[in-house]
Amino acid sequence: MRRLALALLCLVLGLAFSSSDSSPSGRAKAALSEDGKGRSPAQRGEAERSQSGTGTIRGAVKLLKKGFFGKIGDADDRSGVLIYVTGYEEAPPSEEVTLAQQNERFVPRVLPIVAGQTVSFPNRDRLYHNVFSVSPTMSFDLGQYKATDPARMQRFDKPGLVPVYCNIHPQMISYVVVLENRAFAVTGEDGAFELRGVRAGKLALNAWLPGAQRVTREVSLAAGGEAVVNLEVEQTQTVPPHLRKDGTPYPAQGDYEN
Ligand SMILES: [Cu+2]
Repeated sequence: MRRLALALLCLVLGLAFSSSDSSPSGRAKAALSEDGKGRSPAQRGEAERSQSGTGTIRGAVKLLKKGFFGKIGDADDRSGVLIYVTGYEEAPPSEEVTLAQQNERFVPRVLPIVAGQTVSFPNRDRLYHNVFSVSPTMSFDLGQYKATDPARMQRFDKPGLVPVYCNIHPQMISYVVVLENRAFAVTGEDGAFELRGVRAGKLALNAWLPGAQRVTREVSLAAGGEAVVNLEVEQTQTVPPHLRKDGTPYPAQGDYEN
């Protein structure tokens, strides 16, 4: 009987949460509204039950950087910090995500995805690239292809950090961050973030960007509740040079051909 009452309470809270949720903001919201599409009534029921046990985590990140004279200070631009939740697993969104090779750079530099998601790697330059990773989380080699070739694809199944490089251009560095669930966001200039549809419970909220140590805070999130967490991230490390896919160093600049 108590369990039934609890289930009803959860359902009511869930409905209240979803009906007050009319202003879409960010990725987490988009992921939330996708749930239940094209599913059987039993699957929809399951999706509703799991959504009813969710809450919101919001806050802001302060980004500390080394200034010209080596002094660490508060950066005006707090963009590009990846905020993500660990502690539960969720199915990946069905849509494909893109990590482009453009102007001899990877765009975006940091790509958060959910385990099981496929990434498309189009080459938008007029020269060859060779995307690869030798990461223990996911090692792959897409080979060489041009803009006129179809984009090559790679699926990422295991959560973890996957540095992605080009075997021809050493300055091309990106990070595919394979996450357990859809509760993530990347900060804009003001450093603010809001994660909706986060499963309630004891969770860890993480903040990371290249050149920083990951910062983790424990969060207890109640169903239908909201947790406010403010974090500080220090981006003080320089990214060390990496090797080519065969473990050899890149030739000195200008020695190789595109
Ligand atoms: Cu390249």
